[in-house]
Amino acid sequence: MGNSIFDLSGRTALITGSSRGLGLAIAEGLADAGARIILNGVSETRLAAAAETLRGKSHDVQTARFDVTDETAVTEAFTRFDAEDTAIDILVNNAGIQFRKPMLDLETADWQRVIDTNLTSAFVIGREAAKRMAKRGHGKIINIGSLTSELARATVAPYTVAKGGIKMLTKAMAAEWGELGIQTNAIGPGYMVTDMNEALLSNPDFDAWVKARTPMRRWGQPDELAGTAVYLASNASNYVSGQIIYIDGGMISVL
Ligand code: GCO
Repeated sequence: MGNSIFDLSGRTALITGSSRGLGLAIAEGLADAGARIILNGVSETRLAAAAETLRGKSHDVQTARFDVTDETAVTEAFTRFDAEDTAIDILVNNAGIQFRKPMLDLETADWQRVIDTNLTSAFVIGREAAKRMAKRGHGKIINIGSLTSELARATVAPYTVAKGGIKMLTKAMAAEWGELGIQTNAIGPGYMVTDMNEALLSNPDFDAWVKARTPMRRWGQPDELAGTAVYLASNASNYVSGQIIYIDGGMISVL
């Protein structure tokens, strides 16, 4: 990559929820651009397997096992980073869950769990990372939104609300942290081939709907987010903040 404006050599990226799916694909893309990677998840087994996958490509990979909804665990993780002199230059707030149920039948506890995981964790981890980025005068925060940051789909209300909140949290972070040298943006994936979407992918009617509704007539692949993640993590985006970029095959742009 050399001295490209997309070169991430010498930078460390923490990607939450990165033992599989979109998070792992983003981590791999950032590693391919030269970043040192810290993978995060709650399963030691999955984290170890994911780390081995990236180390198989000679990437510099560490793991940090903590539950993003456990604020004590989050602050302890950052305390460990401080003790190890690990500067988080790039934070990707990717961790998220899905819970599909009509609101009339939805328990408040299930609503809260999705909000806590998909939105509040991004604030908490973003705050901890930004405190340290501010001391260094620079940092990149990439929040993972969704098409549901803009449009609602029936039966996924807490996810939709959380992802709508991610869009506005990204703008709020940009508003407060721009003067600290931190750029904060979001990526809005479309319908991607992931474990979280297995129930949709295996539903012929839903699969047909996605393909008909998407101008590119197909689902997205997780690695198709990597280029935008590298762009938003690199010097190429040093005057970009508060934006959300949709990687959705054109879906959100058409009726
Ligand atoms: C759903 C899906 C979506 C996608 C993605 C779309 O149930 O509709 O899980 O939420 O995962 O977020 O952008």
